[in-house]
Amino acid sequence: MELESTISRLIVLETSRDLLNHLENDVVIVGAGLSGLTAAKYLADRGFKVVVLEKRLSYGGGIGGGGSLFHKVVVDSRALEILRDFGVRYRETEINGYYVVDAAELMSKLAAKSLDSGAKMILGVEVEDLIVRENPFRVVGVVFKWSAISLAGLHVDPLFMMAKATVDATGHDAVLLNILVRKNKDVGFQVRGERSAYAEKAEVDVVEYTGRVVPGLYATKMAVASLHGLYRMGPIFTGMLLSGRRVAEAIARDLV
Ligand code: 48F
Repeated sequence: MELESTISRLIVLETSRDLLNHLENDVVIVGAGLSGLTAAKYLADRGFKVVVLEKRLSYGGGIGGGGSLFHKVVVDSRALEILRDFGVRYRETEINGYYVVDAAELMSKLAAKSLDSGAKMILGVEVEDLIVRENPFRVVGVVFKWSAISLAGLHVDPLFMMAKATVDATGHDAVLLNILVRKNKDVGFQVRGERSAYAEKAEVDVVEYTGRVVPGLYATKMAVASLHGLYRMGPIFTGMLLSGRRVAEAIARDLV
């Protein structure tokens, strides 16, 4: 076989193997941002079969932008345990109880540690719908296609991926929650959209509200804020990390 066809054969074969392996999962996390990656590691650590689907060709979501493109991320002491779990270095600041982390280190180590723990991450894949069942109503997976298809504006039928738990970690857009309420009106609630800034309260609320939305579907961080109309927190990252860990704990409780 020629080198060119050998390369193509290996790409197609190994990708197919991966996709076939992940047609059935314990957990599908949609969005490789801060909270999605945090959740992925804590779930994979517990032995769950986890796949993270990300529509861009890179992971990290909003982390790289830090606060208004300044490359330091601020956390308070409640985040330190999670930072240590991921091997992320932090520096104490002159304000008691507040620490800073480099955005590039945070995003790369969140991704690396979730992969090391056994989570699979697939980039360039966009989730465009949920798979549901009734009596009782529940979410049992996602409908996805290559992001390049949507970018090209092509109408191409998607593929399906099943999951015992699906996580909306798509950030401000709360993509899965919006799909849920738009296409399944009988769920009986709306996505309210985020309120104006009130960081102190938002940091607490976003963790408090993190968890199951309907059976089989969970939400983290900004998706939670959109769903419940929580206040905007701005560029402090403690709540986001805690939200990612909390959704993992909620799923772990439900799946055992
Ligand atoms: O936006 P993102 O980082 O969400 P998050 O984990 O954290 C929010 C903060 O980053 C944000 C901030 C910090 O300065 O501004 O508050 O709640 O990550 C969301 C990820 O989901 C991907 C998107 O590309 C991003 O990487 N995503 C969105 N829609 C889809 C998707 C989709 N339909 N399919 C797959 N991935």
